[in-house]
Amino acid sequence: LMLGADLRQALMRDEFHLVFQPSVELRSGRIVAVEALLRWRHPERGELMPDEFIPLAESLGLIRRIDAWTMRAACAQVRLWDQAKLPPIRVAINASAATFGHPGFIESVKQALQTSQISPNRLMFEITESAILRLGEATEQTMHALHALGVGIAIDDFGTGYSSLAYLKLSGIDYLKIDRSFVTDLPNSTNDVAIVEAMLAIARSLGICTIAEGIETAAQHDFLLHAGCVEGQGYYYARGLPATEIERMLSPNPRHE
Ligand code: G
Ligand code: G
Ligand code: MN
Ligand code: NA
Repeated sequence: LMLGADLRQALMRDEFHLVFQPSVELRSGRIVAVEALLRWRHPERGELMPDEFIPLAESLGLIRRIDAWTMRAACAQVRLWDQAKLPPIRVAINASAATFGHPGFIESVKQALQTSQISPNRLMFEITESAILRLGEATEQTMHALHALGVGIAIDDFGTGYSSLAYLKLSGIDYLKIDRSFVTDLPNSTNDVAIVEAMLAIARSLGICTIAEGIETAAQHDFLLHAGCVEGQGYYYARGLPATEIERMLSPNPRHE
């Protein structure tokens, strides 16, 4: 309850910031995208992770405003990287069901793109299977509108929700993010090998790009590369990093070399 009161003030007090976790193209090793991850610098409790306040924000009806802040901040950061002449990467934003399903969502995306002057194909949204299920019919309309704008859409944590293959037929799905629970025991678990290979095959035949989450070891990386997964995220490459650190990693002549 106390935390809820603080959360109401957090936007006004400018207590949020973003870290960015790289997504690496497995074949080239290049960073091709980053996922924007929200952090709350609480005045007394210190740095709080999303699982400590996103569910609260959702239940207090604050998540739309917070997600709008994330979107604006992420787009502004992409603009700064462009102005610094860094290689163009995508930025992925996590959107809660309440955000994605709100009638004003598409308009707020257009506005963020216009304000930041970034191209729509630099932006993508991550939505979970449970959010898609919860939204029902509204999902298809929103996906259609995002797709028409040229903004990317990923199904996040794929395989952990209701995992209806029907979701993959929804128009406008560009990326499938394979949940880290399927990656952790690669390449030893024969079950996970079978499941991941099947996910990669179906995504490939539907023309959907694949991103594996939670890659922590070279063995996981090698398996996914050879199995044809397109991109990977995880501590093996990098955790969520401040914008300045991403900038350094993208620079043609990293200062530490
Ligand atoms: O940062 P962390 O690694 O703990 O992220 C955990 C989860 O928190 C992410 O998978 C995502 O679902 C959620 N999350 C992170 N940032 C945001 C945000 O800006 N908005 C929403 N709605 N969820 C977020
Ligand atoms: O969107 P999503 O809920 O998947 O957010 C990603 C979450 O996964 C973040 O909380 C991030 O800190 C975490 N994460 C990212 N890479 C790794 C990893 O390699 N291993 C583990 N255990 N967690 C990770
Ligand atoms: Mn995500
Ligand atoms: Na995820």
